[in-house]
Amino acid sequence: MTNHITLSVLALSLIACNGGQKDGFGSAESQELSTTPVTATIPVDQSDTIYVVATGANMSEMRFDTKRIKVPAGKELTIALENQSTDATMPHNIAFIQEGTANEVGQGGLSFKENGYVNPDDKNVIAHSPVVQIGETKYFTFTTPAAGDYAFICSYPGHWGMMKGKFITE
Ligand SMILES: [Cu+2]
Repeated sequence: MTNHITLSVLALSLIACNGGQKDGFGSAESQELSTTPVTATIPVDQSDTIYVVATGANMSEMRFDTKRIKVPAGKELTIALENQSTDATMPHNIAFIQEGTANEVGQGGLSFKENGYVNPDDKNVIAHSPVVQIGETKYFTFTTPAAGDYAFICSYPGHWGMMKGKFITE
């Protein structure tokens, strides 16, 4: 995720430099730079946003690039989930849950496709993203829970055993 921000900033500074050069050439190049996927999907001005990338083309490769998310407790936080998987059978989500409840939450969400594979009444779920299709990035915002150790998973059917991490608030 750091790479994305770095690339975006780089692209913006290139645009700024070109602005001081010949008008026609500079603006054409700016347009080309600003429409690259990297800069289009990742805004650089959301300082309270944590970017999580889901990768892997199949069930044995799928994973989150982030294994541990540590944030202040009781704070509004935006999560951006980018799905870089290339296989159409690899939609993903991210659900923040009570520690040790991954199986329970995952199994419980199987019949709730319309709610992104999360049971809306599941008390073990703190917050969750919508399902993100391949090539998409989706954002969601929630208030982080009281200081403690939690977990995050992808609750898409069959994914939570591989796609998981620690969520810590302090
Ligand atoms: Cu997944």
